[in-house]
Parts: sequence; structure tokens; C-alpha cells
Amino acid sequence: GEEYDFATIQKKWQPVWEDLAPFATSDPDDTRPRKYVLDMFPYPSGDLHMGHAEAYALGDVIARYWRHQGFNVLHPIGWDSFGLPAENAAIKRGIDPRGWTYDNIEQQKKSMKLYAASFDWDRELHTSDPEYYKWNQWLFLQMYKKGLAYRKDSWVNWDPVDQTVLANEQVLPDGTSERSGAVVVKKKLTQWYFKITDYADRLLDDLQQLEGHWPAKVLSMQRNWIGRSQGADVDFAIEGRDEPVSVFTTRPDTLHGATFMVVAPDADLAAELAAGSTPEVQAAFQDYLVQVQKSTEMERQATDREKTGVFLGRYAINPVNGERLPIWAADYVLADYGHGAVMAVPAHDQRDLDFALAFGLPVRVVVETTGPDTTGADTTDAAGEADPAASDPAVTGVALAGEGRLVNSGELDGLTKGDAIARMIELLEQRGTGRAATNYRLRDWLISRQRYWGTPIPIIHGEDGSEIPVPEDQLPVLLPPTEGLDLKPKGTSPLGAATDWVNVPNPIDGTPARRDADTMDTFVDSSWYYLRFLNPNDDTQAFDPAEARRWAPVDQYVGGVTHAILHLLYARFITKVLYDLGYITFIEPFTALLNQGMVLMDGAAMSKSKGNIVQLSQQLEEHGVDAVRLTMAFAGPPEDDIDWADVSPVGSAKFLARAWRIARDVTSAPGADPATGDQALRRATHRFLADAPGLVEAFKFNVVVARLMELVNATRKAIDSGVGPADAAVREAAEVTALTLNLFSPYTAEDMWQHLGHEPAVALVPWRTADPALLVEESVTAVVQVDGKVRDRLEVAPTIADADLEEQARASAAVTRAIGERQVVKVIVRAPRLVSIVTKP
Ligand code: ANZ
Repeated sequence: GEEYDFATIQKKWQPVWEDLAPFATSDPDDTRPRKYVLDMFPYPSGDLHMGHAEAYALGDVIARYWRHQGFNVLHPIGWDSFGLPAENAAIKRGIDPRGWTYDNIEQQKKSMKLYAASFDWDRELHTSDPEYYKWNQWLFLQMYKKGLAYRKDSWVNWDPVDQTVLANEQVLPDGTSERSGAVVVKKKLTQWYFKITDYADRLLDDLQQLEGHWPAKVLSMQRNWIGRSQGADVDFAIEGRDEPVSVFTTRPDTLHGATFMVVAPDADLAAELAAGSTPEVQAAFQDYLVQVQKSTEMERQATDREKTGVFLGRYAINPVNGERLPIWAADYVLADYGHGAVMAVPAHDQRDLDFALAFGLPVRVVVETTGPDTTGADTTDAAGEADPAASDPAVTGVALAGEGRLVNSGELDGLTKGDAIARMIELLEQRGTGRAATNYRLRDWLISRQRYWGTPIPIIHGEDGSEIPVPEDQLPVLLPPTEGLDLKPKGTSPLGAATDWVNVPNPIDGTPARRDADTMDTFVDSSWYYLRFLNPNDDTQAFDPAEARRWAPVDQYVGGVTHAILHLLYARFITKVLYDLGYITFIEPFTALLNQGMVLMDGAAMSKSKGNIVQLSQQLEEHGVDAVRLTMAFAGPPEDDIDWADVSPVGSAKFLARAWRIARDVTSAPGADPATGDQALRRATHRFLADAPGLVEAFKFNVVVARLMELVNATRKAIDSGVGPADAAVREAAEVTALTLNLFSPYTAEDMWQHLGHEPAVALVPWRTADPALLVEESVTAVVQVDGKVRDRLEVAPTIADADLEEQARASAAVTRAIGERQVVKVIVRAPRLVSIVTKP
């Protein structure tokens, strides 16, 4: 008969689905329960690649699964289409970023349709459309009104290649830009920020709610990024200065052990203190500052780095004992953490100790340590190693960061570290020289970018320096055309040169004014896009709160672990802001998260430079969409990386052909009563039906595929071995196979469904419920132990009574031999699985 040909069925079903639109979700009278399954949207940097193919295959399994379970599933797609790659490509080729972007979107969309992900295409959006970015501007204005968007002058991360600022999150651990790879430097600029630090506690505490639903690794990355630490602010009087200087410490208990103070060289305080000192100090300080500005934050925090610094010729007074502490500037102290200054306690802090030993400063032990640190408060010590009690840090070079009791500390003497921390905070608060304090690693989100291809910031600057928000009824502030603009990175936004666009009358009094020429970080776009999908064509509001109540939050989010910090943190933040503004009723955007692994080749990430790129288009042509999708699901647990050199799309294609031939061969009529069919095959089918849902919900897609392969084998055997193609159980198995294949390989599934005499779309057919009567195992294996050793195994009915099972066990020859002359003192029976006999001589 007819043979399986993936190219034919792809061509056959694509237009049918296009017509049927089985994944549309616009019917307001749809009474099915709802689920929102969202794949992270792609950046249109070219055609789809293997990474997309994996992500969208896995996300689609989930979306399709819930439809079979009777849910109205919202599974939208759009494009994250603003950003630097488009702009850089446009500069390189002398074209408009729009053309490049929208051409790529067309290409990706075509590939996506071929790939048959079950998207509701009516909800497609592009963040670079004015209809979308208008609402970025609206969001900015709402945040501005609440004081959550503000401008400040500060040291920022500057990418010298892309000539733009970067958020902290965009600087890699090695100090380079995640986009251009350039070493990021510091530059002082006036920039727009979103006040994410106001939400630090909630961003941290609400992670609790995601526990068990998000990968543990992502939760811990979020926690570390926010980096909450608890301790105290301590005020030190400064000789020759009216105002005291505060330091943040997690170890106020060690205040008696402070022997010097260190300030960040790039903090204003350092320059001020140096300015009040001798010309020699000032000169030395200036030299040092120049040197420091060349290093990255990461380098500065590296514990194994040689300590450098200069003495500022000034002194601080320790508030608990009046001691004079010399003040140094050193780059291991960061300007923008805590107060940019520390009390140095070299006996108990490794960085301070390294510094003290390098510059001959005193070391005073104030905690007699007896064991390793258990508070987890300090990460700088030799982690987890027991401090050798009474070993002198000045001699060993190892700071004593562990648990112990206070010494050399006046009234704190004898207290444990924990008690001493609490007591010291009390004392400081009583005297007004300190207080409990919490610090975060999280910084405010820098959103200004000096680039063209993004959302214009909706602010107008008056001649007098005032900031005037663009009135909401004048949104969107459209990007000016690129004609006549030089997009090349030059440190200021190209929009500044669009004279007609930039120069506008002040909306308040008509005097000359200028538009803000920066554009927003594109992470703003993706921080709320999941809400725009709910009403993407609404030109009256960003999103419809009623739709949000219906659909949001996202039930299942699917995407790469590369977004574990940036995107997810920003989306969580903006969700909380929208909650506070009263637009939504939930506080976390993504109820559950699945991170798929990467697609590798020969154990390595694919890259142009390695020349190991597997082209998706070529794989699709060679093996077909369904085989590629099935291979993605079958390769292993979704979180694991897939090495394309180790998997077999050829094997997948063969399996699909086998499954398809079963549907072709079935000869019974649709609706044939399966109860009249072969019982053994029915049991296999129903066991599969019972197990598959739990496996899919646990993301064990590979196991489902393996189990389906077994079912297909059993069905083929039944057809060929006398049960025959006319048996109703064969039809039942074939139908269940088609239903299940719809999760992975929709073209094959649809074609099977047609061969089985049904109308499309198989994607909308409800899952079959397993018949419990067919799930009863005919026999189970009971284990018989004598004194803890397995002596026999018995095949028994699953319903066997304890007494019957014991009787059978005692009758076993192997068991009587094992008991021998010994006396049975106890028998434990757990029917139908276990009999345990205990004896004594
Ligand atoms: C005295 C002390 C004694 C400290 C001791 C630690 C151990 P986390 O956990 O990261 O919050 N510190 C404070 N501000 C700093 C800055 N701007 N740059 C670099 N280091 C800074 O660390 C807090 C500790 O880091 C603070 O507690 C302070 O050193 C240091 F046995 O104060 B500690």
C-alpha cells in the first residue's frame, strides 16, 4: 500500500490547519478551563536555529497535552524585535534596522509554521511595532509618577565597542559585555533607572511561592543576585570632618577588633578625604584612582588578588573604644555597596587581613573561634574549614571567621558570636552611633541606552532642566526615520541628531525643549509581553485587566536558563509594580518554569568559529519536521543538553513510519467496540493511557516516547500474529498512538487520524481515560525473606490476603530449607509484595 512520506504529509496538513485554526483562543463563550503555556519569544536575528527547535518542540508538548486534557490553552508567539543586533547589522550594511528585522521575522514565522508549533497566530506581536512600544512608554510614565523611574548621575558600565551603557546584569563574570565581548569600563553619566531595589525584599521573599515549580538552580541564582545581607550600620566620627562616616558590617560583634578603615577610591568620600590631606597624599591618591578605574568590579572582588591601596592621612574614631583608626583607600571596597566604606577587622575578615599583612597594619583577635562559621553570613573566609583554635591570623594569614566567644571586647567578652551581634546592635542604638541594617547586592535597573533601535524614553527636557513627561494622549513617541541619521555608536544617542524630532515645544509653556534621546533597554519590552498577548491589538490599553484575570499568570513558562537572572527578575519586578498599581491581582508572572538544555554538537556549543553548526533547515529537509521534533523530546530529560551527534533523527523517522503504517493497516470501522478486541493489547494500551499523563506532567517526555514505542511494537505484533488488523483493540491502540504522537509529531499524528477515518484536528480530541478494570495486574511478585535474606519469589494475585500469602511462603521449599531447624519467632506479611520471616536458633 501507500508509504510514509514526511514531505507529502507536511504539505498536505499545513493549509488544512491554516484554515481550521485549531489553536485560536478568541471565543469568549469557550467554557473550558484555561491554561497559559508560554515559550520565551525569539529574537529575530536570522532564521530559526536548533536551539529554537528544541525549545519550541518541548513547549509544544506541554501546550498540546493540556488541550487533550480538555483545557483551552493559550499558546502565543511574538518577536522580541528591538535591540542591538538589528542596529549593528543595519550599520554594517547601510540599511534600515526595520527592514532587516521584519525580513527576519517573516523568515522565522515561515519556519515556525512549518515546524507546526501549536501557536495562536491571531495574537502575534512584535515589540518594535509602535502599537507595542507605545505601551512601554505608558509603563515608563506610570513608574515615573510613582517615583520608580528616575534619573541620576553615576558611574555606569560602559561598553566601548557598542558605545552604550549596560546593566550590571549584562556584564559577564569576567568583566566583559555579554553582547559585544568587549571589556566593560566605568563612565560617569546621567541615566534613567528603574527602582528595582525598592522591591528587593519582595523579589526575594516571593521566591518561596515558586519553590518546587521553578528549577532550584534558578531560584538560587535569583537569591544570590538580590544578595540580601543583614548586619548593622556603624557611625565613625572623622577627625577634621563635621559629619561621621557610616560603614555597613555583617559583623558588628567585631567592632573592638577594627584596626583601620577603608573607603572605596572611586567614592566621593575618598576624594574628599584626600583633598583635606597633604599634597603628597592627594597626588598618590589621584594616581591610584586612575589605576583603579581600569579594573572591573569582578577583578576588584577577587579574593586572590594582590591588595593595593593608599593611606589618606586621615583618622576615624571607633565609637566603642575611642581608638584612632587610619583611613585608607583600597579597591577591594566597592563604591556602590553599603556606604562605600568598611571598618576593617583583619583578624576576622580575610580581605582585611590580606590588606593588613600587605601594609603592616595591626591585627587584633576579638573572637576566640572554636569551629567553622555556621551563620553563613560571611563568604570570604576559607569556607567550611574549622578554624584552628588560638591560631594567630597574623602568623597563619588565615582570618578567623568561625563560631566562638568574644574576647578583648569589654562587656561583650564571653558572649557567642550571635549574641554579641545582637548585643552590639543594642549598644550602638542606645548610644545613637549605629543601628541594625540590611544591604542588597541588587542595584537599580539602568534602562537608558544610547542607541537607535529601541523605545524612545517619553520625557521632554525643558530649558531650565525640568523633566516633563510626555502627556499620555501624545503616545507613542515614534522613532524618527533613519534617513539622515548616523547610527554608528559614538557615545550619545543617534536620536539626538534627529533635529526635527528632538526639538519640541515644552508641553507646559511652549518654550523650546528637547526630547530625551535615549532608548530603553529591550528587557523593558520583555518584562510584560506576556500580558500584551492577552489583547495584542487593543489600542486603548497596554493589556486588559479582565483578560489578565482570565488567563494570567502564565501557568507554564518554557525557555533557556540563560534568562535565569535578567529577564526573569525584571518580569517579576514589573509584575509586582503592576500589581501595586492595581492592574493585576497576582504577584508572580510565571507559576512554573521549565528550562530546556542546549543543543550541542560533539559535546560543544555550536558556534561559527568552531564550524560545528547544525543547520535546522537542513535537518528538517533531511528528516522531516516530525522526526526532528520527536528527537528533541526523546533525547533525554528536557533540562539536559542534547548532543546532536549522539541522537538519531533517522531512528525517529523510522519509528514514525512504523506508527503510521499501523494506522494505514487498521481495517475495522471507526467506533468499533474495543471491548470485543484482544485483551492483552487492550491492557497494554490502557496501562499506557494511565501512565502517560503523569509522565508528561513530570516533563518525562523521553519516557513517554519510549513507552509509546513499546505500544507500537505490541500493536504491530498483534496485527502480524493472528489478532489481525480488523481487531478493535488494534484500532484502539492505533488511535491512542495518534493522539499521543500529536504531542511530538503532529503531521504524522494528523495523517494517522485521517487513515483511521476521522476528521481533523486530532489536536482537539480529548485524551482517553484508562479503564481501571484493564489496569489490574494479573499477578505480582511477592518476595519472601528469611532473616533479611531473599529466599524465594512467588507469583501471586494482586488481591491475595495476608494469611494466604504467608501460607504459600511457608510452603516454599527454598524457604523451609532456609529456616531449617531454627525456630520462627516472627512473621511480617505485607500482601501482595512481601513476607519476612525472623528466626532464632
Ligand atoms: C567588618 C567585618 C568583620 C566584616 C568581619 C566581615 C567580617 P556581605 O555579606 O557581602 O554583605 N563590606 C561592607 N561594605 C563593603 C563594600 N562597599 N565593599 C566591600 N566590602 C564591603 O558583606 C558585608 C561585609 O563586607 C561587611 O562586614 C564589610 O566587612 C564588607 F569579621 O565589616 B564586614
